[in-house]
Amino acid sequence: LAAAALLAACGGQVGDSGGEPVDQAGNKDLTLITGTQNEPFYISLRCGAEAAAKEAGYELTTQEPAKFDATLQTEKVNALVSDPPAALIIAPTDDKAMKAPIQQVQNKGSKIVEVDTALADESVAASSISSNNADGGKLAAQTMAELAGGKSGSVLVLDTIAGTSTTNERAQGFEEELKNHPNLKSIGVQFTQNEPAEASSKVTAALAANPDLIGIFATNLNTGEGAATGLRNTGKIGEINLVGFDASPSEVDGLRKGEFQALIAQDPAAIGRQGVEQAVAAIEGEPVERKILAELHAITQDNMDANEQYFYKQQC
Ligand code: T6T
Repeated sequence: LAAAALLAACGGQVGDSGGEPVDQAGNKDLTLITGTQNEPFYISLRCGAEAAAKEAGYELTTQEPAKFDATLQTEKVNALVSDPPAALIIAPTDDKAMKAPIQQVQNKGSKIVEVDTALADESVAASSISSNNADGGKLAAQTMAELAGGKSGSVLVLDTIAGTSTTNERAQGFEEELKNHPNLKSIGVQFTQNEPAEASSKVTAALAANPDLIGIFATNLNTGEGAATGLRNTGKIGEINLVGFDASPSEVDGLRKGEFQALIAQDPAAIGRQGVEQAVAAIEGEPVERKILAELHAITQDNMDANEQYFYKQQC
């Protein structure tokens, strides 16, 4: 076991394809690996997962990489090879790079369930639970068009990192739908490495290069919070329509203050709850749903007080 743990810590390579499956009979351990720590989206997701695990009589352990980074997440996954859980419930931070590490755990007999993000290869996980991200992007573009009210101008899309299935799909869905609104022209999708500071500087640069900029779509909470900072720094709050994704406390506060004109909120607690439910079904040999789509809600200043249940939590 010590050798396996050492190998796992070193990346689990050297011909280790997971070795022999471990007898999983009676194993009630579930592991949740989120995208990163201290983030309201994943905190809300974990709260939903914990409640469902308790209800089902399973023990849930959560592992969180310090940053949204496939190398850091791989270390967390590799560490499971020596003591595999009955199921690994994971938000893969890269749709390709996370496949091999996840398969090593699967080779030990763990069931695999994806929450939020997913691998490009759909044959690995038993079940995937996420928002309909392409639809979310489309909804954001429709909201942006409504806010523009027929006015012409260009629009910036802030994505996170190439290979993040969710935000990449949101950006694509937005760009597709924008074609139906010829008064709005996209200046293209820009990646921010999921860093608010980078999102902020992309906004400053886009404003300088595009005097006709009238809107920004931020595909997640980090790009949204960074975009709001960029608009604040340039004195453009309220002049540029900012449509964000997610509903972190900071974004909700920004919506109330008029920094954001709309937020597309996900339901992370439901994603976490259903992730555990599908994992338990897979372990117990019950029917499993390959793909479950969670609800999205467009929130504006006008309807925000009636939608508080969709605001993300900072603790359970
Ligand atoms: O938007 C969520 C999540 O859905 C996405 O996959 C990554 O970013 C968030 O965690 C928000 O920061």
